[in-house]
This record gives sequence, C-alpha cells and structure tokens, in this order.
Amino acid sequence: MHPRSVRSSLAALTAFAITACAPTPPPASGPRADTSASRVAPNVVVLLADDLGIGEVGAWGQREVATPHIDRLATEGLRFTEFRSSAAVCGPARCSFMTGLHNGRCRLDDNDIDYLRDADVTLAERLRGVGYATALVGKWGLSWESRPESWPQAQGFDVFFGYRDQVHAHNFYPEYLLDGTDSLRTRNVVPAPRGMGSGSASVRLDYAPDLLRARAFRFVREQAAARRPFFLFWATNLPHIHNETRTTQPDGGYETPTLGPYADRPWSLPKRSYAAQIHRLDTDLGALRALLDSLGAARQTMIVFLSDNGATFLRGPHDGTTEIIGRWFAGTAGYRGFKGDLYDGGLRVPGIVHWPGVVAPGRTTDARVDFTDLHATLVEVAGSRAPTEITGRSFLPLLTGRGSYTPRDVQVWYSPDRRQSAVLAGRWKAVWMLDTLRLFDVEQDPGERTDLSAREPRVVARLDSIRRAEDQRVRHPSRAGGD
Ligand SMILES: [Ca+2]
Repeated sequence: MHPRSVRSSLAALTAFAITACAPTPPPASGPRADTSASRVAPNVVVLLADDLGIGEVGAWGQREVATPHIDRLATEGLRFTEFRSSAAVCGPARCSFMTGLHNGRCRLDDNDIDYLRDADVTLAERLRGVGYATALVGKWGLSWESRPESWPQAQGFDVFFGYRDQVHAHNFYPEYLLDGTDSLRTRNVVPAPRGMGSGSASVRLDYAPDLLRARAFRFVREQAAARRPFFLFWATNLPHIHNETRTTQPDGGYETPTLGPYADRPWSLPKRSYAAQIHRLDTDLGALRALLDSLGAARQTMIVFLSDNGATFLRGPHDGTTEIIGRWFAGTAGYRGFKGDLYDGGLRVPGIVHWPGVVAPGRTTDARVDFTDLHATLVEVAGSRAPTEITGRSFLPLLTGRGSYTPRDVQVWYSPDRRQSAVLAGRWKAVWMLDTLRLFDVEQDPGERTDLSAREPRVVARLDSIRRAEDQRVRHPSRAGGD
C-alpha cells in the first residue's frame, strides 16, 4: 500500500473512532488549506440584543447610558460600522440569521406570518452537523405552536430554554418559560394572561433575564466540562418594550427589577427603566466573559454581539405623551428612521466579533455585512464550507487577516408584503415605499436626507433593474399556505 494511502486510512479510522465515541468535535482543519492552530473551531456565542439601537452603545457614541462591557468587547475585537440587520423587525431578522437567506427568500418577511419547515436548513443544524452542541436561550419567534417542526429542537438546537413566541417574550415576568418541550412554571402571577402568556404580572418574583442567564451559563459549563465545542445563541429579550402594557404600566413597559445606576437620574421612570434594561444587557455580557475566564474557555470562544434591528419607535410613557424611545438616547445615531424602516435607522446595528488569538484587537471595519453573511461566516468558522445556496458571503478572511475578502456588491431588503424594499450598491441606496423610490448617496449623505432620484436617472434605472431581477428570484413567503 502506498504510504499516502496508509495515512488516509489511519485518518479515516481515527475519524471513525472519534465518531464512535461521540460527541464528535468538528474537524480541526476542515476543508480549508490553512490548518494553523488558530483555526481550530472555536466555541461560538452570539448575544443578540432585542431592539437595541446602534446609538445606544458607548462604542458607537452613546454617552448617557454606560455600556462598559460591550465597549470593552469592541475594543478587544473587531467593531463594524456597517453591520446591518437583514430586516427591520424581530422575526424576519432572526429568520435571515438562521437560514442565511435575505428577507425576500426566507419564510418570514413579517413577525409570526409563517414558520420554519423541515426543509429549511438552519445555522444550528449546520453547526450541529459538524459536532457542535447547540443551544438557544431566549427568544425564537420562528414557529407556530401548532407546528412542532418549527420549534427550536426540530431546527437544530439540542437545548432550548425561553420563549418560542415573541409576544410571550414581551413579558419579562411570565408565568412560564419553555424548557425543551416542557414548561417551567415560575413564581410570577399574570392575571388574565393574554395570548401566548403575555400580560402584566401582579406578582413579580422571577425575572426572565435571570432565568435565561442561568440556563445559558449551565449550558456553557456543561460543554466546557465535556470539552465539546458549542454554539450558544443567546437571544435575550433585552431591552425590548413590553408592548401590551406600555401605556398602562408606570415603567412604560420597560420591566426591570432595579433601576441600577439610573435610579436617581432626573428622567422619567420609563426612560430610567429603559436605561436600566440596557445596563442589565451589558452586565450579562460581562458575566458571560467572567464565566468563560473562570472556565479557562475564553480563548477558545468567539463572541458575536449584535442587535436584531434598529432603535424602536414605540411610544413609551403611559401618560399620553408621544415620546419616541429611539430618540431618548439618540438611538439611531443620526441615521434615518427607526425599527420597521428600511432606512438605515431601522437596519444598522452595533456589531462586534471578538475572537481571541485570531481577530486582532482594536480594529474597526466599514465592510458592509448583514445577518446572512454572519451565517455563512459561522459555518466556515465551524470548519465547514460556507453554503453556496444562501444569500450571505463569509467574511472569515476579514476576521483572520488571511485570504482575500470582497464584500457583496449588492445587498437587498424586503419588508412585509414588499411595502418597502431597498437596494444598497456602492455609494447608492434606493429605498422604495410601495412604488415610490428615493435615492441616496450614502457616502455623502449617510443620514439619507436628500433624495437624488431626479438628478440620477441612470443610477435609478440600474438599481431598479437590480430590484426587478431580485423580485423574479424571490420566493414570496408562503403565508403558511403550503410549502
Ligand atoms: Ca427586535
């Protein structure tokens, strides 16, 4: 037998032995040529904030609300100035992250309008396929209760703890959380609960973010002890508003057990409560890093910090005034629009990738990426080839500094029923409201204030043709009417 064949056989035998003694670690080298030690597949934690505006983080200019742990992550990792969500609201953004498909192609272009099917391949399934232990802790939002195939455990997560339904996730003091397919009864009391466990609690003893954090940390400890690589999708509901009670509760729907460092600020109670929620989110990140340090796992763990969409527009106070939350702390950092808009105020999010020993600290990049690119990147980080059938393109070379990276030329967005759509290509961004197009030079006018469509007919024609071509490829969401 040729020596090379011997080695191949031994490699195959070793691979078989590892498989037989499951759990299976992902391949250290994967299919890539580069097999340096730094490429050993790391643990991956994605901490996804809910409705946190890009301007509400110190690393992007916030001064009134302190976010020291997020800021430190940015300082020690790679900070993105043009990380955009793939959607301007919760469910569709998560759908794009999980499937790698932009919002014209994934199941949900609106909250709760559809659910994931067996045929959909999620990031969790892709990572589990190469040996990762997988957990979703927090908010899912991609299922219907009557369709178990859409539940997290059927979509690649070994562990699920939290809220399947995003209306349930509005409630920070729920009567129950889901633990796998079981329910965990809390000590909270929600009289006359509305749909999916929402409602206002009259007895508030168990704060959901406490329970979520405890479950996330248990998962991390267990995988560290087992020395098994893990993917933790920590989809916190912080700092989202409790929609159903925002006009009736004194806190304006920003439910928090303590006002923390903001108790004595001369702000309204809703505003102090919101700041305290951001503080709690930041504290959770700090606690995660301390845990990883204590377990000796920090250097083997990539942390991605993101928000799912831009700062929210919802009116917070309960006294009939009309403040917009996204303006309290300059949440959109000057970008136009809010959550729900395909202007950059709805899309731009704070994005950080922290990967000790691989991502050089202290860097900032203006590479344009979105949630579908993150999907592709994490698949490659885990040792697989980035799938070609998805929208996103891996930006792994941007992280490692090895190999060439060219961002996609064009990014597209669709909102529910295509009421809005947007195309970003080079310096130009077109935003449609129904059929009305506005054109912006986002290099000269990042605030998207001046519509140049009348002055630039050729650019309009080019971007319009891009959108029309994409329209032809778009698989319009099925509205749960079939496959
Ligand atoms: Ca959200």
